[in-house]
Amino acid sequence: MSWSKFEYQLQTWLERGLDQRLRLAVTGLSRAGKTAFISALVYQLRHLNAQQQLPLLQVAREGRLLGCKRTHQPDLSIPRFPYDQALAAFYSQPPYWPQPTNGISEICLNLRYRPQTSLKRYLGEVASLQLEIVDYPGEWLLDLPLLEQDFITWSQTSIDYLQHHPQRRALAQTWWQGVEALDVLAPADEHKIAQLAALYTENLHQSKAAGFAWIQPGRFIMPADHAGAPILEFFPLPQLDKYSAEQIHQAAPDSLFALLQQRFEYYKNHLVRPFYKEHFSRFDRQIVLIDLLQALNAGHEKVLDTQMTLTQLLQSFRYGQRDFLRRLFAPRIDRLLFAITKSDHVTRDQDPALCQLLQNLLQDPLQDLRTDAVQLQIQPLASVRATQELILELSDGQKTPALKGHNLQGEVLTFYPGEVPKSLPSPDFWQTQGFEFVHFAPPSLHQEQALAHLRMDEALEFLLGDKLA
Ligand SMILES: Nc1nc2c(ncn2[C@@H]2O[C@H](COP(=O)(O)OP(=O)(O)O)[C@@H](O)[C@H]2O)c(=O)[nH]1
Ligand SMILES: [Mg+2]
Repeated sequence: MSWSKFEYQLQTWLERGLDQRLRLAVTGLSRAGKTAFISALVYQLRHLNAQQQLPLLQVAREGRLLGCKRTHQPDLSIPRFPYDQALAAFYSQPPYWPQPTNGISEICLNLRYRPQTSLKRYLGEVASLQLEIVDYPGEWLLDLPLLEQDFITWSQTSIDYLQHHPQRRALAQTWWQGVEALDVLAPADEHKIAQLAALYTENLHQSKAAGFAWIQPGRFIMPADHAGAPILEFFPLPQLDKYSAEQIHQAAPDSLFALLQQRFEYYKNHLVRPFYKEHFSRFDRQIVLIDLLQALNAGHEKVLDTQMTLTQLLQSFRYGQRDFLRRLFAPRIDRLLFAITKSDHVTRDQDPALCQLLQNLLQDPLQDLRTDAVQLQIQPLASVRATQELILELSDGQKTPALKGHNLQGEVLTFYPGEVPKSLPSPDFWQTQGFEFVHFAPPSLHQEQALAHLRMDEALEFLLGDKLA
């Protein structure tokens, strides 16, 4: 190669270094705050100049962030993240929280900035970062263990879970009775299966509404565009242990057992595995949103359930040690942020307790993750701050921090929301006292007023800061 050609190639290669891409994945169990977070992230980056709202994001603080444009997403098959709808919701009168979604979506931004590192500066005055933000349900990660299970094992595990959770078992009663009455070796009745699958799905929705986090199969409540398809029509069999291994082994292809087994395998091969291969494997950075306050409101059993569920969810990030995961895809996530969302539900003095509670609940899985190559951060944040903090003077002259905001009925509340425990309280704490963290309506804003947040800039600095240096 001639010298000038070499120089030319080097130049293009280096320029490409100036135009970087980053795929940022945002997940969390449903209602954890993904939609609010992504809307706020896009909003804050796009409305940078007018309000100095991101002091902890270095590139913004130093005035080096020159612009943020929305761009076309490269992946045309992924639905677009409903940013405009979310903003319209926040700026309507009265404001409301954006509609829940049930699948994956994406939004892309192009960030132009003045580089600071000498190499990038040598190459040009202005560099850009193509930021692709992907929103996907945390429930989908709960399906990871299915890939290592066959239908019989999964059935037993699911039934075991129900038997150890009386409230869940009670919610599943109608479905359970319907299934138990069936002969698993007899020819399957499609119509009956559809009916029982609908009951099973309904029971998962009710469990979620009752505050349980453990939902499996995850797509049953977060189906994206598969709602109503036979791929989501299967369920575990509580009566399997009544049959010998041989009987099961010889089940006819048209039997209930064989049909459910076939759908279970189809679900794994057509939904679970492709998600890891086509999406998860392409994420560079990940933020996991966690709503701890909701779990505390729901009670001791629900906190334990959330703990178990999050532990399970974190397994997907343990590819440092799990060959099985590395065989499934080539992982590349190098930074993982755990954000405790909706921190505007409590006063700022409670931030350390929020972090400690999460650290205590997830001690083991976090310890495991720390030994992997991935960099971790844990922090509270509020994507859209719905409360103001003030100091109340009590009748005895003492001062206490308090919150002021509107509840979902639109009434103004001013009160002290209480303390966050640093570790899991004992069950009787809920019998005597419990928690009641209130839901707030979004703040009422004029068109020119900015959306406020808490510690979003800290999150952005961890997730993007090094790419904007
Ligand atoms: N006060 C407050 N509430 C929030 C915040 N983020 C989310 N929420 C509440 O949590 C609900 C679920 O949030 P959403 O973003 O839709 O969760 P997703 O299901 O994970 O996308 C919203 O409807 C709000 O009630 C926040 O930053 N502050
Ligand atoms: Mg959402």
